[in-house]
Amino acid sequence: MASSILASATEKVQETLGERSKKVADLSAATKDVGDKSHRITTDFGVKQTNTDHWLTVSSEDHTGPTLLEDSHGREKIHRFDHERIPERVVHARGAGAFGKFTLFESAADVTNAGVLTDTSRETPVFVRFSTVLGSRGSADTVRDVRGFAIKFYTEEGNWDIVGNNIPVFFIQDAIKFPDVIHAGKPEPNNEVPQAQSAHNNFWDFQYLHPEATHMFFWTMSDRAIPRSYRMMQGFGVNTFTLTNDKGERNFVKFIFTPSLGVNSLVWDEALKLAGQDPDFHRKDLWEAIESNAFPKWKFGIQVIPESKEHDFEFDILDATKIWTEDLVPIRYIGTLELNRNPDEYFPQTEQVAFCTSHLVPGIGFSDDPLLQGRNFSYLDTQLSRLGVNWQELPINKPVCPVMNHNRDGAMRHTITKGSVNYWPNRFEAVKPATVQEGGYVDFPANVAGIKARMKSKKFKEHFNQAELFYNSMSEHEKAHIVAALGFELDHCDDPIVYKRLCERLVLIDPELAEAVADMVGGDSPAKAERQKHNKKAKGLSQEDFPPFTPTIATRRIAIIIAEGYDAIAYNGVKAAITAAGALTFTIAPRRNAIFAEGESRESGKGVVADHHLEGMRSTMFDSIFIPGGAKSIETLRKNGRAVHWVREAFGHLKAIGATGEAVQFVRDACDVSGMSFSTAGEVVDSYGVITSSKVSPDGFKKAIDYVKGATDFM
Ligand code: HDE
Repeated sequence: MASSILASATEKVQETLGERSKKVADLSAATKDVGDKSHRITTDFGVKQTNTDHWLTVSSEDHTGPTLLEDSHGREKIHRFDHERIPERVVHARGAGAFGKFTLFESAADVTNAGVLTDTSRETPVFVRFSTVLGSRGSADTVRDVRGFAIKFYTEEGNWDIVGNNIPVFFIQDAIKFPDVIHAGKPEPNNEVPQAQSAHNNFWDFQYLHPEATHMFFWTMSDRAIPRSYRMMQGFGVNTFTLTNDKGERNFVKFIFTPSLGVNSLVWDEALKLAGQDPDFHRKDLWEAIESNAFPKWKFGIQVIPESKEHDFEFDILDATKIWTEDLVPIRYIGTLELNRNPDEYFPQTEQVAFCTSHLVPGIGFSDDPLLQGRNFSYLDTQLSRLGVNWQELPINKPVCPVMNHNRDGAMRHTITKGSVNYWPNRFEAVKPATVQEGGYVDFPANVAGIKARMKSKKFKEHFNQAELFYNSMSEHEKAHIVAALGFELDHCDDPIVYKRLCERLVLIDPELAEAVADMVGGDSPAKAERQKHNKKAKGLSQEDFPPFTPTIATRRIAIIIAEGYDAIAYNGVKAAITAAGALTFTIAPRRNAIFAEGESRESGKGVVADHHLEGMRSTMFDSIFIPGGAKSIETLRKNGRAVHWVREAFGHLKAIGATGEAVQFVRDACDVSGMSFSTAGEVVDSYGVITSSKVSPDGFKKAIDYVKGATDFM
């Protein structure tokens, strides 16, 4: 309650440290605080109101009479409510955002003269919005989907937007196909089913009919499409941009963000359950991490290809269905992105923020990537219908540098520009274009030649090599997850032509995979592939290639399950050890009330008040569970079906489970693992990630969590 009324904890810390970013300071002019006790309810035109609970009527103590239209306060309140909604984004409608900063630890002055990429003393304020693509605004966070990763850099030279995703490629090569791919993925037009799912006929029909989509659908069927957290996924600009330096040289570039916590996913069963149990799972995770000062961080990298080498690759480097593998073009990490402040209000900030791929600053340019060129039209256009022509005056979208030009008027214009001219040139030379020395943007003088035709270069026609490269690079369990994901998705297609043809496509990438999927979904055993596999792999594709920069259990959620008569020494010891390591612990018990330890009398002891009861939360909401012993406590938990389910489910999701004393046998019985061998010394035994120990061993438990890295990424 306190944090929603007053300034957030992080804001207070930042303000004490004098760390308010230029953008946060800029926003303060438009910010009001409900926590200010001097406020009184007024109408929108400022008149204080004495009663906002009863509409004006003609009534008496015994009789309620007619409601009067005259009540302008009542009418204004309802009228404002009626108009609260604006069109949701046609894609990426559901999202969560945060403020932060971008800094450089290495200048990229050799390839660009953009201040934001060269000045290592700068701290550029940012606003980042993460999103899912297909679902509407109220859909669940953990669905299988691409995640948006859009960043607005409020630079000294104007706003620069990277409107990226957590997957480095896209379904299509040409923007003209975007309405088709999105229509096919969104709910079907006759019955508006399904919500936020690619598991339906139209989506897979499109995938088959567009061989270029094959690479991308392998990514969306992989664990990348069900991230554990927004804080644990990569971000990619996807399209090819350009950088120009002081010498006038041009380079092609891709932008990449890699999270400091490693790239981790949920498992599908968890994702499915969480969608119902906690639809805000990712949104809350981001919010809570920032509120607890565990600021999410990413390293920012660039992949650079000099203009002279544009045609040196097997694929076209302007094709957004292709990655530049790291062995061909290494990633050069030069900066850090940190998120450190939650928005104050969702609608004016996270909902009204508007990104445009066309927002670039001097030193950064477009390429002829046909997907990017279409996006440059689309984003500006969509903001007009969502927010109106003056959307860039909204506080969240306003640059922190001066904005001045001869654009005027339009709905909801806020800026008042003094003077008698609004055109250029004018007799006063008022508001003139900048020179290059003054920081004016210069379009790169590119040589362009070709035939005017609806076509692309022939390299755009190869679609399967990188899909195979991606699949080959997966670990065995990641491959198994892709098979299972395809099995799930195609099972939801009831038109045999859709699932049978898709199995035919899969055989081109990997016959064994195709066989396994066809077997599950009822496809025919696919014919032998006409395509020869290349059997190559690349680094940076499997999630296992991304251990956290510093291995950590920090910010992982750990449930400690107790009941009356629990072992307080084990409880306190483990809780202290894992809290000290930065993890978040939650005590779960049969009821949310004082729970007394073994030997602690109700009269004398204070007990521990559980954070949640067993029915209120589920194992899916935690990365790991720990159960201390205590004969009476375990006896109670054994008889509680939900407690047994907690353990079994966590085990099924291959999570680290800690148990001590009497809880050891409880865990073994609950998981039905009597046939397995266990170490009693707190050592990790085999890949199941289950450790049992008859003595208190917080260290062993911590080791186990480290070992499975919260487990979710390794299943
Ligand atoms: Fe988008 N996309 N997109 N997209 N996109 C939008 O713009 C579009 C594409 C991405 O948090 C829309 O403001 C076209 C690739 C993100 O506000 C719209 C094409 C990538 C977001 C639009 C693409 C993205 C959007 C809807 C094919 C990854 C959410 C609302 C040429 C690099 C931004 C809006 C936010 C949003 C068009 C393809 C990422 C309609 C035409 C590729 C992260 O303008």
